Amino acid sequence: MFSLKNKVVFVTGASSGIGAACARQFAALGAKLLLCARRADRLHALAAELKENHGTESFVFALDVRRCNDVTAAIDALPEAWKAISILLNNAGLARGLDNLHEGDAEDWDEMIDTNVKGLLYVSRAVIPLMVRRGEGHVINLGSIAGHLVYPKGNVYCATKFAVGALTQALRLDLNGSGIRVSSVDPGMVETEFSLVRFHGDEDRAAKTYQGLEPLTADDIAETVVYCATRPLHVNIQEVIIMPTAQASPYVLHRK
Ligand code: NDP
Ligand code: 8X3
Repeated sequence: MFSLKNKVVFVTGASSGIGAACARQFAALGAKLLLCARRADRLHALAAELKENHGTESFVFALDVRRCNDVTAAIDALPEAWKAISILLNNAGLARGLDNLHEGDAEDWDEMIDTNVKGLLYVSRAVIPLMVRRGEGHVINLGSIAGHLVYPKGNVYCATKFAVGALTQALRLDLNGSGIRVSSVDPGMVETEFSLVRFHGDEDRAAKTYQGLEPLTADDIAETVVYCATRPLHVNIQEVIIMPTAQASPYVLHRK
């Protein structure tokens, strides 16, 4: 098993949901946490909680992954010890809207493409050279079942997650021989703030997404991420698809 004790783990989108759950589970294993998202107040609260519960050292910074120059500057400005990143969890992401493509909103499209695809690229471009230099590292991308199967009205969100799948494969090819592992964890329905964000704050609509079935939890996904991260160094889990038992596919759901 690969020990995460004192390893630097960088979680993007750590202010909520899957990212925050992963930070908690990595902290419980003795990792040091680099945490970013736009909502810095939440990151500071999380860092204080991790310090209190596990004595974790965290380095927190506000970052919008859509801003290429900010991403590069933030990684460049990290203290040297924090540049020894062992695990990069590219988790920051979102869906906006659920509309027929021909009725969709271009602002929603831009936000999804800029965050899920371009943001992941900017962060990877800034961090992976640090790993290559050290000959050690693991990139774990948060994909989705939406990157394997398109569902009605999922159009652009699905396209971004198909792109994440392609970039995960591309990284594995380009990094072959570098000693760096590349994985993706691809969940179905997980109850987080995801649907609230997708439906622009409409709480009733968000709650209906999960009505009558037991969705995955952020902790379920964090356990899977940690499983990938802790395999021995000669083992690379390339891809994990993880679904609620009640969800056979994105659009085949058993609701009580
Ligand atoms: P949440 O909405 O709970 O969390 C999303 C996180 O991403 C937040 O921390 C948010 O932080 C961050 N984020 C969003 N935009 C940006 C940005 N521009 N810059 C930096 N951080 C950003 O959703 P989840 O935890 O569910 O989502 C995490 C990942 O999991 C996403 O990539 C999502 O696509 C994927 N996923 C989710 C599934 C689900 O059903 N929930 C299923 C499959 C995949 P802040 O707003 O503070 O910036
Ligand atoms: C989130 C899962 O099925 O809502 O990526 O697209 S789904």
